[in-house]
Amino acid sequence: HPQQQRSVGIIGAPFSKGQPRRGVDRGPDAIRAAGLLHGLHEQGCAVKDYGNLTFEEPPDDEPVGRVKHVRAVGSANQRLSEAVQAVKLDGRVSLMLGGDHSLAIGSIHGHAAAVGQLAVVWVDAHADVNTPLTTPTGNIHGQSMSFLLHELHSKIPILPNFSWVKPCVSAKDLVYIGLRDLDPAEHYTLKLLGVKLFSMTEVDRLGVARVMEETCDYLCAKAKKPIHLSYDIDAIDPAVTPATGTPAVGGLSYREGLYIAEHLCQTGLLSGVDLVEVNPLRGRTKDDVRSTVSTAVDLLLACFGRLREGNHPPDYVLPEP
Ligand code: 5AB
Ligand code: MN
Ligand code: MN
Ligand code: MN
Repeated sequence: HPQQQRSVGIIGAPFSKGQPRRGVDRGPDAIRAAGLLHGLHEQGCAVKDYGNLTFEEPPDDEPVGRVKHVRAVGSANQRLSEAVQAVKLDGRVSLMLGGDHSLAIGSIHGHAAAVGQLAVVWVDAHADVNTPLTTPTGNIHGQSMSFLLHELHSKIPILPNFSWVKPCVSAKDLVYIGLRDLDPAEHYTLKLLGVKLFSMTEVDRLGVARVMEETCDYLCAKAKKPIHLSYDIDAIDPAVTPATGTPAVGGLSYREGLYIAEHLCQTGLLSGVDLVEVNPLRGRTKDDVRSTVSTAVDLLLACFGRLREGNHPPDYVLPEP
């Protein structure tokens, strides 16, 4: 529904403990400062900013096995899940500004808790589907999907502050776009579960327009489920978006990145969006940061109706002489 779709609820999630680099917690304010709210207003969206969440720092948050900051990530995501549920109960599309990609756990969990079965489009250089037992780094931002997939439930150990997380996504309702840097266990898992993916190879082979057509045909085959878009800024080529913690060469162009957002908006099914991994303390120059943040804003404006052909308010009339 176009009106409900243009009603946006913004949640800032300044959280960085799903990975080791400081600065990604400054993403939400940097994206706001670059004019996100102004842009959304201008294109006719009804925007409510729910502000930034605050997170507790659990004491003695020692690694569990290889996994770092388990308790902090668990409790931050529980808070985020509740915040997303509140936005959905208000009848808005939830827009979560990260923060690192571990936040997808709470964002998708809360979204599914509020609206039921989801289709998930994960746009990323990485698959973020390591389990706590396969992670090569211990960073939970590389594990988010493993906690959410029904099919991996039996592979997930019990972790402190994670008991509230219930898997809520089926492998058949997930599509990856932009992949180019997977660990062997992640690649094995995606093949084992038969997850639909469009790596950069498929983007090269098919072009982004066909990738998006096939993505939507695949996800809408049976029923039109609400779509959750989890957009990791590192999906875009680091020539355009260098200010991020885990850049990977050979990424989506600015135009391909925008096309994905535009196409998902046109489905009318976008119901929740994450924009994560913008780190204003990375990148070598101020222009590196500016380019990264303004690309993030442009992707989000496209998610909420902005067209490159131009735009006008629905009630526009030409002035009479
Ligand atoms: B991101 C790596 N696969 O598990 C891991 O940026 C990188 O949210 C994860 O996509 C990158 O640590 C996580 C090596
Ligand atoms: Mn990611
Ligand atoms: Mn990534
Ligand atoms: Mn990253």
